Amino acid sequence: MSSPPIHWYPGHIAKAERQLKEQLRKVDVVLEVRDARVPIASNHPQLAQWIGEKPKLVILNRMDMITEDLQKQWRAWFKEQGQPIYFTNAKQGTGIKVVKGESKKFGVAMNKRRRDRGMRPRPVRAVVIGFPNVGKSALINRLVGKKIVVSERRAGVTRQLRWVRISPEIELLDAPGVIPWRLENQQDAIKLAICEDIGEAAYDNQRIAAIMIDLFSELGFSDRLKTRYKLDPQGITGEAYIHDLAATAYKGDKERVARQLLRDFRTSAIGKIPLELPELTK
Ligand SMILES: Nc1nc2c(ncn2[C@@H]2O[C@H](COP(=O)(O)OP(=O)(O)OP(=O)(O)O)[C@@H](O)[C@H]2O)c(=O)[nH]1
Ligand SMILES: [Mg+2]
Repeated sequence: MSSPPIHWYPGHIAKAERQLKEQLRKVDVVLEVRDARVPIASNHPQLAQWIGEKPKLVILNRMDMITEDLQKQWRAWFKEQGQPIYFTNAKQGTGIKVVKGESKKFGVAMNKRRRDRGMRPRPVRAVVIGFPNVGKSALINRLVGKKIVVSERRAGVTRQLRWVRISPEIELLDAPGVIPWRLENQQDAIKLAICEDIGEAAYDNQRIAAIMIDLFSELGFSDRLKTRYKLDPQGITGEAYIHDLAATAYKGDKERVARQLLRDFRTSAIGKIPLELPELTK
């Protein structure tokens, strides 16, 4: 298969990134949102550099899309790395209270420093950053307790930076999803595409779906495919699987099969399937 790299950089993102870097100076704490199905691939490679010394909370959202057992494994893995993490389900509201509480703590510390210097207290300013579609706006709505910013299934919904006050104590900045200018790590880019954390314009459904099937086999989830589609992927490539499934049940329409497979993964219709496992992560 020839390999054109996944390339996606819509116009609004360059501008947003510039504005985000400007706003970052005013921010006290960063809420870095990742996708629990791909906690490593959804770690934006430039973020650490932008954030510098600022305190941050690493949030693994979409916790409902992986099993509790895997959540435990990731907790242990990140703990070993010295990085605390917070699991959330921004759609249902799970894990939000803890994130809110932790953010407030930064505010208390910040205002103590201000008071010591004779300055008036102010709300803590937090920014929510991450790849597109990981659930940043949904998280903000949950933190605020109402639908204040738009949150939708497509990647690239939030296009402008927007400050919202969630209480007298906290102000939040909703930012568009950011992606690196060049997706250097194509392995990661493909995983993000499968999870729909980068826009559809960036990739070919059939190719991405074929790689997803290969990944399922590698990670030990091929039985899920067999159960759902009554076709065993073992011993064949993802490409062949799509071909065979199309031939048997979709009148040869490989594009329809690819879309169906991706949709079933993205809606968890084939079950909770992660694309990364801590034991396979360096
Ligand atoms: N299952 C599940 N879905 C979620 C969760 N968080 C958000 N979503 C859904 O994911 C989709 C994207 O959410 P958004 O809040 O728009 O994501 P975003 O990061 O703001 O996206 P951009 O603004 O496009 O960068 C929406 O359909 C949400 O309902 C979650 O924890 N679990
Ligand atoms: Mg958004």
